[in-house]
Amino acid sequence: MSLEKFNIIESTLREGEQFVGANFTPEQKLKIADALDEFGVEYLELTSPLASPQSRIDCETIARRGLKAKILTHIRCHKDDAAIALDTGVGGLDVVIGTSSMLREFSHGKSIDEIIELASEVLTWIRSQAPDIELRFSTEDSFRSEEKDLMRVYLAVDKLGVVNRLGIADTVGVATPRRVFELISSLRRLTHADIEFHGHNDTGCAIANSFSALEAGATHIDTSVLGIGERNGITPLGGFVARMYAHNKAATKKKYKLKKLRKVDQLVAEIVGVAVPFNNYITGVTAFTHKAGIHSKAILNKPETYEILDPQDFGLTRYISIAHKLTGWNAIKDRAEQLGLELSDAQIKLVTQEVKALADIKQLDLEDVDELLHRWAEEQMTEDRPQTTDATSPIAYRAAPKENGRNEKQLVKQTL
Ligand code: HCA
Ligand code: CU
Repeated sequence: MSLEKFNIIESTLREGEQFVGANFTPEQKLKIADALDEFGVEYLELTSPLASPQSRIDCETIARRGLKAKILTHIRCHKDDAAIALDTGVGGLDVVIGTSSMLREFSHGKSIDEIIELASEVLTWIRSQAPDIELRFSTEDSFRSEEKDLMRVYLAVDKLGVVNRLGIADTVGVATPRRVFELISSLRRLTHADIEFHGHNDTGCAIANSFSALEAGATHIDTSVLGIGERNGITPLGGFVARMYAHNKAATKKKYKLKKLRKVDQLVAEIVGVAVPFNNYITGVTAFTHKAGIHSKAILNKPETYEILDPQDFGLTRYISIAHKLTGWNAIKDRAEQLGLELSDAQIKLVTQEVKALADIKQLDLEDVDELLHRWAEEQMTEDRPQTTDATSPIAYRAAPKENGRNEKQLVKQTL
Protein backbone atom coordinates (compact mmCIF):
# COMPACT_ATOMS: atom_id res chain seq x y z
CA MET A 1 0.00 0.00 0.00
CA SER A 2 1.25 3.46 -0.93
CA LEU A 3 0.24 4.88 2.43
CA GLU A 4 2.72 2.61 4.15
CA LYS A 5 5.42 2.46 1.50
CA PHE A 6 5.66 6.01 0.24
CA ASN A 7 8.91 7.79 -0.64
CA ILE A 8 9.84 11.40 -0.01
CA ILE A 9 11.51 13.29 -2.84
CA GLU A 10 13.01 16.17 -0.92
CA SER A 11 13.24 19.15 -3.21
CA THR A 12 14.64 21.88 -0.93
CA LEU A 13 17.71 21.90 -3.15
CA ARG A 14 15.57 22.33 -6.30
CA GLU A 15 12.07 23.73 -5.68
CA GLY A 16 13.40 25.26 -2.44
CA GLU A 17 16.09 27.09 -4.35
CA GLN A 18 13.27 28.81 -6.24
CA PHE A 19 12.20 30.45 -2.96
CA VAL A 20 12.95 34.15 -3.11
CA GLY A 21 15.19 34.05 -0.03
CA ALA A 22 17.21 31.03 -1.15
CA ASN A 23 20.54 31.44 -2.86
CA PHE A 24 22.46 28.46 -1.56
CA THR A 25 26.24 28.41 -1.50
CA PRO A 26 27.92 25.05 -2.21
CA GLU A 27 28.66 24.66 1.52
CA GLN A 28 25.06 25.39 2.48
CA LYS A 29 23.84 22.84 -0.05
CA LEU A 30 26.08 20.21 1.49
CA LYS A 31 24.86 21.04 4.98
CA ILE A 32 21.24 20.77 3.86
CA ALA A 33 21.87 17.57 1.90
CA ASP A 34 23.61 15.96 4.89
CA ALA A 35 20.88 17.01 7.34
CA LEU A 36 18.14 15.65 5.09
CA ASP A 37 20.06 12.46 4.53
CA GLU A 38 20.43 12.02 8.27
CA PHE A 39 16.71 12.58 8.68
CA GLY A 40 16.22 9.74 6.22
CA VAL A 41 14.47 11.08 3.13
CA GLU A 42 14.65 8.61 0.27
CA TYR A 43 15.58 11.10 -2.46
CA LEU A 44 17.16 14.52 -2.86
CA GLU A 45 16.21 16.53 -5.92
CA LEU A 46 18.77 19.10 -7.10
CA THR A 47 18.56 22.17 -9.30
CA SER A 48 19.32 21.49 -12.95
CA PRO A 49 23.04 21.47 -13.77
CA LEU A 50 22.16 23.82 -16.60
CA ALA A 51 21.07 26.57 -14.21
CA SER A 52 24.63 27.84 -13.70
CA PRO A 53 28.21 26.53 -13.77
CA GLN A 54 28.21 26.18 -9.96
CA SER A 55 24.89 24.31 -10.03
CA ARG A 56 26.55 21.75 -12.27
CA ILE A 57 29.53 21.37 -9.93
CA ASP A 58 27.14 21.05 -6.96
CA CYS A 59 25.24 18.25 -8.72
CA GLU A 60 28.49 16.40 -9.30
CA THR A 61 29.68 16.92 -5.74
CA ILE A 62 26.45 15.81 -4.10
CA ALA A 63 26.10 12.87 -6.48
CA ARG A 64 29.57 11.66 -5.38
CA ARG A 65 28.99 12.26 -1.68
CA GLY A 66 27.92 8.72 -0.89
CA LEU A 67 24.64 9.71 0.75
CA LYS A 68 21.99 7.08 1.44
CA ALA A 69 19.39 9.17 -0.37
CA LYS A 70 19.21 8.77 -4.13
CA ILE A 71 20.28 11.95 -5.91
CA LEU A 72 18.05 13.29 -8.67
CA THR A 73 18.25 16.35 -10.81
CA HIS A 74 15.41 18.17 -12.49
CA ILE A 75 15.57 19.07 -16.18
CA ARG A 76 13.48 20.30 -19.08
CA CYS A 77 12.46 17.78 -21.68
CA HIS A 78 15.51 18.42 -23.90
CA LYS A 79 18.15 15.96 -25.07
CA ASP A 80 20.93 18.48 -24.49
CA ASP A 81 19.83 19.08 -20.90
CA ALA A 82 19.63 15.33 -20.36
CA ALA A 83 23.14 14.76 -21.73
CA ILE A 84 24.63 17.29 -19.32
CA ALA A 85 22.57 15.96 -16.41
CA LEU A 86 23.70 12.38 -17.09
CA ASP A 87 27.32 13.53 -17.05
CA THR A 88 26.98 14.77 -13.46
CA GLY A 89 26.66 11.21 -12.19
CA VAL A 90 23.26 11.62 -10.48
CA GLY A 91 21.15 8.55 -9.84
CA GLY A 92 18.03 9.82 -11.55
CA LEU A 93 16.52 12.42 -13.83
CA ASP A 94 13.22 14.20 -13.27
CA VAL A 95 12.06 15.38 -16.68
CA VAL A 96 9.24 17.90 -16.92
CA ILE A 97 7.21 19.62 -19.64
CA GLY A 98 4.13 21.86 -19.40
CA THR A 99 0.85 20.51 -20.78
CA SER A 100 -1.71 23.15 -19.83
CA SER A 101 -2.98 25.34 -22.66
CA MET A 102 -1.58 28.32 -20.77
CA LEU A 103 1.95 26.93 -20.74
CA ARG A 104 1.66 25.52 -24.25
CA GLU A 105 0.66 28.92 -25.55
CA PHE A 106 2.78 31.24 -23.44
CA SER A 107 5.77 29.08 -22.49
CA HIS A 108 7.10 26.45 -24.91
CA GLY A 109 4.51 26.77 -27.71
CA LYS A 110 4.12 23.03 -28.43
CA SER A 111 0.98 21.05 -29.24
CA ILE A 112 0.08 17.85 -27.38
CA ASP A 113 1.25 15.76 -30.34
CA GLU A 114 4.55 17.59 -30.38
CA ILE A 115 4.91 17.07 -26.62
CA ILE A 116 4.36 13.34 -27.05
CA GLU A 117 6.87 13.18 -29.88
CA LEU A 118 9.50 15.14 -27.97
CA ALA A 119 9.00 13.22 -24.72
CA SER A 120 9.23 9.88 -26.55
CA GLU A 121 12.45 10.90 -28.23
CA VAL A 122 14.11 12.36 -25.15
CA LEU A 123 13.06 9.65 -22.70
CA THR A 124 14.01 6.79 -25.02
CA TRP A 125 17.34 8.42 -25.65
CA ILE A 126 18.03 8.85 -21.91
CA ARG A 127 17.20 5.21 -21.30
CA SER A 128 19.50 4.10 -24.13
CA GLN A 129 22.34 6.10 -22.55
CA ALA A 130 21.69 5.11 -18.96
CA PRO A 131 19.92 1.77 -18.59
CA ASP A 132 20.07 1.87 -14.76
CA ILE A 133 19.16 5.47 -14.06
CA GLU A 134 15.86 6.29 -12.35
CA LEU A 135 13.78 8.18 -14.87
CA ARG A 136 10.69 10.24 -14.18
CA PHE A 137 8.45 12.09 -16.59
CA SER A 138 6.14 14.80 -15.29
CA THR A 139 3.67 17.27 -16.73
CA GLU A 140 3.76 20.81 -15.38
CA ASP A 141 0.45 22.42 -14.43
CA SER A 142 -1.29 19.03 -14.61
CA PHE A 143 -4.47 20.26 -12.94
CA ARG A 144 -5.14 23.00 -15.47
CA SER A 145 -4.43 20.67 -18.38
CA GLU A 146 -7.29 19.00 -20.28
CA GLU A 147 -7.63 15.56 -18.75
CA LYS A 148 -7.86 13.89 -22.15
CA ASP A 149 -4.61 15.62 -23.20
CA LEU A 150 -2.91 14.59 -19.99
CA MET A 151 -3.94 10.98 -20.29
CA ARG A 152 -2.83 10.82 -23.92
CA VAL A 153 0.59 12.04 -22.89
CA TYR A 154 0.91 9.72 -19.88
CA LEU A 155 -0.37 6.66 -21.77
CA ALA A 156 2.08 7.30 -24.61
CA VAL A 157 4.99 7.75 -22.20
CA ASP A 158 4.03 4.75 -20.08
CA LYS A 159 3.85 2.61 -23.23
CA LEU A 160 7.45 3.42 -24.09
CA GLY A 161 8.38 1.28 -21.08
CA VAL A 162 11.40 3.45 -20.26
CA VAL A 163 10.28 5.54 -17.27
CA ASN A 164 10.13 4.41 -13.64
CA ARG A 165 7.76 7.13 -12.57
CA LEU A 166 5.09 9.47 -13.84
CA GLY A 167 4.71 12.80 -12.07
CA ILE A 168 1.64 14.94 -11.50
CA ALA A 169 2.28 18.56 -10.59
CA ASP A 170 -0.14 21.03 -9.06
CA THR A 171 2.04 23.89 -10.20
CA VAL A 172 -0.28 26.71 -9.14
CA GLY A 173 -1.83 25.15 -6.03
CA VAL A 174 -5.31 24.96 -7.50
CA ALA A 175 -6.05 21.30 -6.75
CA THR A 176 -8.21 19.97 -3.94
CA PRO A 177 -7.86 16.58 -2.24
CA ARG A 178 -10.85 15.18 -4.14
CA ARG A 179 -9.48 16.29 -7.56
CA VAL A 180 -6.07 14.85 -6.69
CA PHE A 181 -7.68 11.58 -5.69
CA GLU A 182 -9.65 11.38 -8.93
CA LEU A 183 -6.78 12.24 -11.24
CA ILE A 184 -4.26 9.96 -9.57
CA SER A 185 -6.79 7.13 -9.36
CA SER A 186 -7.28 7.37 -13.15
CA LEU A 187 -3.56 7.40 -13.73
CA ARG A 188 -3.16 4.42 -11.39
CA ARG A 189 -5.80 2.48 -13.33
CA LEU A 190 -4.41 3.29 -16.76
CA THR A 191 -0.63 3.14 -16.29
CA HIS A 192 1.97 0.90 -14.68
CA ALA A 193 4.81 3.12 -13.48
CA ASP A 194 5.16 4.58 -9.99
CA ILE A 195 3.40 7.92 -9.44
CA GLU A 196 4.85 11.10 -7.95
CA PHE A 197 2.86 14.08 -6.69
CA HIS A 198 4.20 17.63 -6.48
CA GLY A 199 1.81 20.10 -4.87
CA HIS A 200 2.05 23.86 -4.40
CA ASN A 201 0.43 25.45 -1.38
CA ASP A 202 -1.14 28.66 -2.72
CA THR A 203 -4.54 27.72 -1.32
CA GLY A 204 -3.36 25.71 1.68
CA CYS A 205 -4.10 22.21 0.35
CA ALA A 206 -0.58 20.91 -0.28
CA ILE A 207 -0.38 18.45 2.63
CA ALA A 208 -3.95 17.22 2.26
CA ASN A 209 -3.41 16.86 -1.48
CA SER A 210 -0.25 14.84 -0.92
CA PHE A 211 -2.06 12.52 1.47
CA SER A 212 -4.90 12.15 -1.00
CA ALA A 213 -2.39 11.33 -3.72
CA LEU A 214 -1.06 8.47 -1.60
CA GLU A 215 -4.59 7.24 -0.88
CA ALA A 216 -5.17 7.10 -4.64
CA GLY A 217 -2.01 5.09 -5.26
CA ALA A 218 0.84 7.61 -5.61
CA THR A 219 4.19 6.27 -4.44
CA HIS A 220 6.37 9.39 -4.20
CA ILE A 221 5.68 12.82 -2.65
CA ASP A 222 7.72 15.97 -3.24
CA THR A 223 8.48 18.13 -0.21
CA SER A 224 10.74 20.97 0.83
CA VAL A 225 11.88 22.06 4.26
CA LEU A 226 9.37 24.56 5.69
CA GLY A 227 7.63 24.25 2.31
CA ILE A 228 9.93 26.78 0.64
CA GLY A 229 9.62 27.17 -3.12
CA GLU A 230 8.12 29.44 -5.75
CA ARG A 231 5.62 31.90 -4.20
CA ASN A 232 4.52 30.38 -0.87
CA GLY A 233 5.97 27.00 -1.76
CA ILE A 234 5.02 23.32 -1.72
CA THR A 235 4.20 20.51 0.70
CA PRO A 236 6.40 21.12 3.76
CA LEU A 237 8.53 18.18 4.89
CA GLY A 238 7.58 18.55 8.57
CA GLY A 239 3.86 18.97 7.91
CA PHE A 240 3.80 15.98 5.61
CA VAL A 241 5.66 13.87 8.13
CA ALA A 242 3.19 14.99 10.82
CA ARG A 243 0.33 13.81 8.59
CA MET A 244 1.97 10.44 7.95
CA TYR A 245 2.78 10.02 11.67
CA ALA A 246 -0.86 10.64 12.52
CA HIS A 247 -1.78 7.98 9.97
CA ASN A 248 0.78 5.38 11.07
CA LYS A 249 2.97 6.34 13.99
CA ALA A 250 5.06 3.16 14.15
CA ALA A 251 5.84 3.09 10.42
CA THR A 252 6.75 6.78 10.32
CA LYS A 253 8.99 6.48 13.39
CA LYS A 254 10.76 3.57 11.78
CA LYS A 255 11.21 5.28 8.44
CA TYR A 256 12.65 8.63 9.57
CA LYS A 257 14.83 10.01 12.36
CA LEU A 258 12.10 12.28 13.62
CA LYS A 259 14.28 13.92 16.24
CA LYS A 260 16.40 15.44 13.46
CA LEU A 261 13.48 17.41 12.04
CA ARG A 262 14.01 20.41 14.24
CA LYS A 263 17.63 20.74 13.20
CA VAL A 264 16.61 20.53 9.54
CA ASP A 265 13.91 23.20 9.90
CA GLN A 266 16.20 25.51 11.85
CA LEU A 267 19.10 25.04 9.48
CA VAL A 268 17.07 25.94 6.41
CA ALA A 269 15.26 28.80 8.15
CA GLU A 270 18.60 30.30 9.11
CA ILE A 271 20.11 29.85 5.67
CA VAL A 272 17.19 31.47 3.85
CA GLY A 273 16.78 34.22 6.44
CA VAL A 274 13.35 33.46 7.88
CA ALA A 275 12.14 32.36 11.31
CA VAL A 276 10.47 28.99 11.75
CA PRO A 277 6.80 30.11 11.84
CA PHE A 278 5.31 30.09 15.35
CA ASN A 279 2.57 27.71 14.23
CA ASN A 280 4.77 25.47 12.12
CA TYR A 281 3.97 21.76 12.09
CA ILE A 282 5.90 20.04 14.91
CA THR A 283 8.74 22.59 15.21
CA GLY A 284 6.74 25.81 15.59
CA VAL A 285 7.10 27.30 19.04
CA THR A 286 3.39 26.83 19.84
CA ALA A 287 3.01 23.36 18.30
CA PHE A 288 2.96 21.67 21.72
CA THR A 289 1.70 24.51 23.90
CA HIS A 290 -1.47 24.08 25.95
CA LYS A 291 -3.28 26.93 27.59
CA ALA A 292 -6.95 26.58 28.49
CA GLY A 293 -7.37 25.15 31.99
CA ILE A 294 -9.56 22.35 30.77
CA HIS A 295 -6.89 21.30 28.26
CA SER A 296 -3.99 21.64 30.67
CA LYS A 297 -5.62 19.48 33.29
CA ALA A 298 -6.38 16.69 30.83
CA ILE A 299 -2.96 16.97 29.22
CA LEU A 300 -1.28 16.56 32.59
CA ASN A 301 -3.32 13.44 33.22
CA LYS A 302 -2.95 11.95 29.76
CA PRO A 303 -1.27 13.88 26.94
CA GLU A 304 -3.13 12.02 24.19
CA THR A 305 -6.34 13.79 25.26
CA TYR A 306 -5.30 16.84 23.26
CA GLU A 307 -2.25 15.69 21.32
CA ILE A 308 -2.15 13.64 18.13
CA LEU A 309 1.63 14.02 17.92
CA ASP A 310 3.83 13.00 20.84
CA PRO A 311 6.45 15.76 21.19
CA GLN A 312 8.97 13.30 22.63
CA ASP A 313 9.08 11.37 19.38
CA PHE A 314 10.40 14.56 17.80
CA GLY A 315 12.84 15.29 20.62
CA LEU A 316 10.60 18.13 21.86
CA THR A 317 8.67 18.87 25.01
CA ARG A 318 5.07 19.95 25.51
CA TYR A 319 4.35 23.21 27.23
CA ILE A 320 1.62 24.34 29.58
CA SER A 321 0.97 28.03 30.20
CA ILE A 322 3.37 29.33 32.81
CA ALA A 323 3.27 33.10 32.79
CA HIS A 324 1.89 33.62 36.27
CA LYS A 325 2.94 33.80 39.88
CA LEU A 326 2.18 30.17 40.62
CA THR A 327 4.76 28.99 38.14
CA GLY A 328 7.64 26.65 38.95
CA TRP A 329 11.17 26.36 37.67
CA ASN A 330 10.65 23.00 36.00
CA ALA A 331 7.94 24.47 33.82
CA ILE A 332 10.11 27.47 32.99
CA LYS A 333 12.91 25.10 32.10
CA ASP A 334 10.63 23.21 29.70
CA ARG A 335 9.84 26.47 27.97
CA ALA A 336 13.51 27.35 27.61
CA GLU A 337 14.14 23.98 26.01
CA GLN A 338 11.22 24.53 23.65
CA LEU A 339 12.78 27.82 22.57
CA GLY A 340 16.10 26.08 22.08
CA LEU A 341 17.83 28.20 24.74
CA GLU A 342 20.61 26.77 26.85
CA LEU A 343 20.50 27.98 30.43
CA SER A 344 21.77 26.31 33.58
CA ASP A 345 19.37 25.22 36.33
CA ALA A 346 20.68 27.99 38.55
CA GLN A 347 19.89 30.56 35.87
CA ILE A 348 16.45 29.07 35.28
CA LYS A 349 15.72 29.39 39.00
CA LEU A 350 16.67 33.06 38.90
CA VAL A 351 14.42 33.61 35.88
CA THR A 352 11.57 31.90 37.75
CA GLN A 353 11.98 34.26 40.72
CA GLU A 354 11.88 37.17 38.32
CA VAL A 355 8.67 35.89 36.68
CA LYS A 356 7.02 35.53 40.10
CA ALA A 357 8.08 39.04 41.16
CA LEU A 358 6.80 40.54 37.92
CA ALA A 359 3.52 38.61 38.13
CA ASP A 360 2.92 40.22 41.52
CA ILE A 361 2.90 43.67 39.96
CA LYS A 362 1.38 43.15 36.54
CA GLN A 363 -0.46 40.79 34.23
CA LEU A 364 2.12 38.67 32.40
CA ASP A 365 1.88 36.82 29.15
CA LEU A 366 4.09 34.21 27.56
CA GLU A 367 6.00 36.84 25.64
CA ASP A 368 7.22 38.38 28.86
CA VAL A 369 8.63 35.07 30.04
CA ASP A 370 10.15 34.38 26.61
CA GLU A 371 11.78 37.78 26.63
CA LEU A 372 13.31 37.12 30.02
CA LEU A 373 14.62 33.77 28.86
CA HIS A 374 15.99 35.20 25.64
CA ARG A 375 17.65 38.03 27.49
CA TRP A 376 19.35 35.65 29.91
CA ALA A 377 20.46 33.46 27.03
CA GLU A 378 21.72 36.45 25.06
CA GLU A 379 23.59 37.77 28.03
CA GLN A 380 25.13 34.39 28.49
CA MET A 381 26.14 34.33 24.84
CA THR A 382 27.65 37.79 24.98
CA GLU A 383 29.53 36.74 28.07
CA ASP A 384 30.73 33.59 26.33
CA ARG A 385 31.91 35.16 23.10
CA PRO A 386 33.91 38.24 22.11
CA GLN A 387 31.81 41.40 22.27
CA THR A 388 30.17 42.21 18.94
CA THR A 389 27.16 44.32 18.08
CA ASP A 390 24.48 42.58 16.05
CA ALA A 391 23.32 45.51 13.97
CA THR A 392 20.99 43.35 11.88
CA SER A 393 18.79 42.24 14.79
CA PRO A 394 15.50 44.17 14.88
CA ILE A 395 15.31 43.89 18.66
CA ALA A 396 17.87 44.62 21.32
CA TYR A 397 17.47 44.10 25.02
CA ARG A 398 18.80 46.56 27.50
CA ALA A 399 20.80 44.49 29.90
CA ALA A 400 21.63 45.77 33.35
CA PRO A 401 24.62 44.51 35.34
CA LYS A 402 23.64 41.33 37.15
CA GLU A 403 24.60 42.52 40.62
CA ASN A 404 21.96 45.23 40.34
CA GLY A 405 19.28 42.59 40.25
CA ARG A 406 16.56 42.61 37.61
CA ASN A 407 13.29 44.36 37.31
CA GLU A 408 10.61 44.97 34.74
CA LYS A 409 12.30 48.05 33.27
CA GLN A 410 15.16 45.97 32.03
CA LEU A 411 12.78 44.32 29.59
CA VAL A 412 12.24 47.46 27.58
CA LYS A 413 12.48 46.65 23.90
CA GLN A 414 14.40 48.95 21.66
CA THR A 415 13.29 48.76 18.08
CA LEU A 416 16.25 49.72 15.99
C1 HCA B 1 8.05 24.84 -11.71
C2 HCA B 1 8.09 23.37 -12.08
C3 HCA B 1 7.53 22.46 -11.05
C4 HCA B 1 7.85 21.06 -11.54
C5 HCA B 1 7.25 19.96 -10.77
C6 HCA B 1 7.66 18.59 -11.21
C7 HCA B 1 6.01 22.65 -10.89
O1 HCA B 1 6.99 25.43 -11.83
O2 HCA B 1 9.08 25.39 -11.36
O3 HCA B 1 8.68 18.43 -11.89
O4 HCA B 1 6.96 17.64 -10.84
O5 HCA B 1 5.56 23.08 -9.85
O6 HCA B 1 5.32 22.39 -11.86
O7 HCA B 1 8.13 22.70 -9.79
CU1 CU C 1 6.88 23.34 -8.20
